[in-house]
Amino acid sequence: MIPATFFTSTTLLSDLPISEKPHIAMIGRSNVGKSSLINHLTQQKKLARVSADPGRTQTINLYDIDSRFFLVDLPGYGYAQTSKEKRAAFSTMIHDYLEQTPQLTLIFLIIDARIPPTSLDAAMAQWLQEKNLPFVIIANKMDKLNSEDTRKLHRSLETLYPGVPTIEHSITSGKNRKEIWATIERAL
Ligand SMILES: Nc1nc2c(ncn2[C@@H]2O[C@H](COP(=O)(O)OP(=O)(O)O)[C@@H](O)[C@H]2O)c(=O)[nH]1
Ligand SMILES: [Mg+2]
Repeated sequence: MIPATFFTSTTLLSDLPISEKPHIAMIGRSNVGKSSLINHLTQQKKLARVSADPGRTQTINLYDIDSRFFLVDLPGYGYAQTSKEKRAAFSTMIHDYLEQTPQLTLIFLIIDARIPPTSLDAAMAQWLQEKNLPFVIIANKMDKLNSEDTRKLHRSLETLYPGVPTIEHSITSGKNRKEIWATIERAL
C-alpha cells in the first residue's frame, strides 16, 4: 500500500506548503467523485471525505503521497444550492490555485460519465486549454454505463474535447486505477 496521509486543508493560497513537491489536482463538479478517486488511488477508504451531500469540500485539501507529491482535492464547482457569493469565491479560489501553483503538474478533470458534459465542465476544459495547463479527463462512475452509453459518451467526448486524453474510471469495478497511477507517474 502507498503511504498516504492528510497534509493540510486551507482556503488561502498563501497557506499552501512552500515545498517544491509536485501537485496532482482533482477538479470537477460537486459529487462527481473527486474525493472517492483519492481514496481509490490510495486504497484508504477514509482518507478524503466522501459525501452523499453535495458541496461539502469547500477547502483545498492536500494529501501527502509517500513524501513524493501531493494529491489535491479542490472544491467542486457549480453546486446549485451554494449561495451565489460563495460559488463566485470558490471559483476564484479554484482558478487562482490552478493559475498560481508552479508545482501543479497534472490536473484530473473529473466528469460524471452518465451525464452529458455540462457547460461548466466545457468552460473549465476550455479555460485549462487557454492557460496551457496539463489535464486529463476522467470519465467517472463507468459502472453505471452499458456499452451503448459508453459508445455515446466517447462520441460526445470526441466532439466536445477533441484531442484531450480521457480515462474511464469506476471505484466500484476498480476500472483503470492502475492506468491513472501510470498517468501520474509519467507526469511526475
Ligand atoms: N457508482 C459509483 N459511485 C461513485 C463513484 N465514485 C464516486 N461515487 C459516489 O459519488 C458520491 C460522491 O462522491 P465524492 O467522492 O464525495 O464526490 P466529490 O464531491 O466530487 O468529492 C458518493 O456517494 C460516492 O460513493 C463510482 O465510480 N461509481
Ligand atoms: Mg469531495
